[in-house]
Amino acid sequence: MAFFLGIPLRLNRLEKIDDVITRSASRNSAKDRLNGFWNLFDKEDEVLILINADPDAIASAMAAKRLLSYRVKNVTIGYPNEIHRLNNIEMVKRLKIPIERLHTIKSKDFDKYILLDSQPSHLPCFEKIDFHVVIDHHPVNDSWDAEFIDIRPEYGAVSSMMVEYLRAANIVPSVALATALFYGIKVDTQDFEKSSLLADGISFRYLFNIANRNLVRKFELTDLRRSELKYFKVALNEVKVSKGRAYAHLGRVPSPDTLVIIADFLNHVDKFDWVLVSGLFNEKLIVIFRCDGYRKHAGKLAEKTFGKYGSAGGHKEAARAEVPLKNLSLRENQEFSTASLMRLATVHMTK
Ligand SMILES: [Mn+2]
Repeated sequence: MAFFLGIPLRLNRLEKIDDVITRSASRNSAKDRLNGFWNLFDKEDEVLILINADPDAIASAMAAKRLLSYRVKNVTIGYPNEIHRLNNIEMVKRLKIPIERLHTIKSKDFDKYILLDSQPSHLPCFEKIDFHVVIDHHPVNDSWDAEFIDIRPEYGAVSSMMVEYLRAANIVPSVALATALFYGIKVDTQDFEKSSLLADGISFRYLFNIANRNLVRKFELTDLRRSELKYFKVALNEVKVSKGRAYAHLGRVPSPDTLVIIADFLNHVDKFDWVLVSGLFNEKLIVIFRCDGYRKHAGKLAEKTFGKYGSAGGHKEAARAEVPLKNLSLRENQEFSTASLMRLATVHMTK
């Protein structure tokens, strides 16, 4: 039986501290946590690390694999989801990260299971597995158990936590690992615009000198498919401007993300106080709203304009509406155009 600071690890898994449910591991020092983690593994172990692949999870898996090198026989990183985001595909490709789709792996073939940046209750395919280690920063859900749990919901990224493990182990990350962790923290904290801890900042600063920031910039920039370029042409032809408001209807689009990219692009233009970009996807009209969010509320406008037809809402500066075409009048439905978008929105924009 593994012991953790003299306490048998199977005891009292999840405890509540100040309304944040956390795990006792999070109260211990980085060195104690590292030893608690290491104690679970031995030389003959075939280890499977599971992640829901996003930059923070991928980087954390690389770090865990590094922590276990020379300590176990073999480490495989598996993920169930298809990676759609081009930024993430670019990260995996450029850093040559060895990750495998879960359905190509026989998960029975392993001795030890690690779950990172997620919890067993998050996905049915995770729920089926008895994890030895769970390290995460999402709010804890206590319907599961593991031998070693380190959940710190107040952290901006699991990558920040993994840097602490690496530093406690005196392992200086390679450029590839540091770059992945740096990007993981950047994405999950949204460049530190989301709530995070000083600890995230310390890990980030530590990685700053090792990571290749030109690569990180390339990951961040890569969000366009070549096939999407033509929608810029459509948008530039369609865009109509009235009283500082830019409107463009793009017709059928391959994904709502295309509309987001075009709306964000038009939002770069000076004197456009509002940007509304719409398109058709899966028999729905999707409208993306952008504004500066200063004395304007995109979410409220989306709701006032489209709330009666379908789901609509969002933040001050960014919002979206998704309306089944059948809920719009037939006339609108058949020939929805930039002019229809203008007409619908103008009713609710008085100033
Ligand atoms: Mn995360």
